[in-house]
Amino acid sequence: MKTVYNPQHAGHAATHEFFRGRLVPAFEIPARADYVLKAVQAAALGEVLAPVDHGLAPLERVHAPAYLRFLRGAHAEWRALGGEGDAFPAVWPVRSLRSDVEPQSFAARMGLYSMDSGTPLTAGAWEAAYWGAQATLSGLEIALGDERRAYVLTRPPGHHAGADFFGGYCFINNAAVAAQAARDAGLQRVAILDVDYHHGNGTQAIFYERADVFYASLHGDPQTEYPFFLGHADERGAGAGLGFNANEPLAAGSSNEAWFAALERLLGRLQVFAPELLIVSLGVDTYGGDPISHFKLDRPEFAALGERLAAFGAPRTLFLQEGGYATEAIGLNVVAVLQGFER
Ligand code: SP5
Ligand code: ZN
Repeated sequence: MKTVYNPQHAGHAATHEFFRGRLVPAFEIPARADYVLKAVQAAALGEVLAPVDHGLAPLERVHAPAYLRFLRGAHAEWRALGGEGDAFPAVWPVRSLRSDVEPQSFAARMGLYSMDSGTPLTAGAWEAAYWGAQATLSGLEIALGDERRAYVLTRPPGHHAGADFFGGYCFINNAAVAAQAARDAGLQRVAILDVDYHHGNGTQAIFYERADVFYASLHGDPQTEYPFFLGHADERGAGAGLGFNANEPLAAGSSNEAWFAALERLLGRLQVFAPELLIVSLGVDTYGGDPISHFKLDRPEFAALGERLAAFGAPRTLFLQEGGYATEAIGLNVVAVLQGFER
């Protein structure tokens, strides 16, 4: 399997993130991608390619242009105001406040365009996220060609980012960009299977009223797990999209048996949908050793996931890197999935 690697990830290097009102060492760090790249090369998984620039237009098919404009200039604005280091939001337009007027204040716009304070907006965030989307589009082209599959190695991740907000370490929703680009390339049915520990609230929201992109996710129950405010089992889609969204929330600490049973339920749904392309939001924070998550998968389970996805038999499959914070293990965990798929 070919890998498209986004070298610009390294410029997005937060040292700290907010957690319980304190700055704690950041979890979403450059070493994550470095370890995965090393593991991909050590396993001789296949060629490692650089992203090709597809421009801003495919990002604007998913994200509000005003949001992208803000994101591109945000860190420079922060610095111009005398801000040092990374920028964090601290005020949000929650219920009864207006989000239809873009304020002039930088602090206010940080809140308007974000969902949490746990996502440092670094000096390199825009470049890293922009090139991550380009790597995604490059991987999609490979998967839509004779290769029929590809892996995109990038960070920051994408699945928490909504049409007009960042959060959950995410800025550009790569899975959504890929799904929309596939539709624009002529595919009729695209499925996104999100196996990250966290519910992909951004991806779900972007396609919630659409029947052409099926979003399916198994994740830690939002009653106790981030992102808390989306990802319940009763979210089945709306309007034309009713029936094209499926969530399998699992209690923190759930067994591997429960996890694979939920995976089977989702794959059953997707089999009926018969996607022409399967996009896998591949977070490996389901690993037992993950420092911020509470499932128990290990190397054999990751290999079994890859094998099961191969058996699913989608005509084309695109793996996109999402979470996974046991830094030294994530390379081996990701490669286990990909090698399982190739077996
Ligand atoms: C893409 C992805 O996996 N995003 C996850 C975002 C999780 N944000 C909340 C993180 C809270 C970290 N708390 C760590 C406490 C460890 N003692
Ligand atoms: Zn996650």
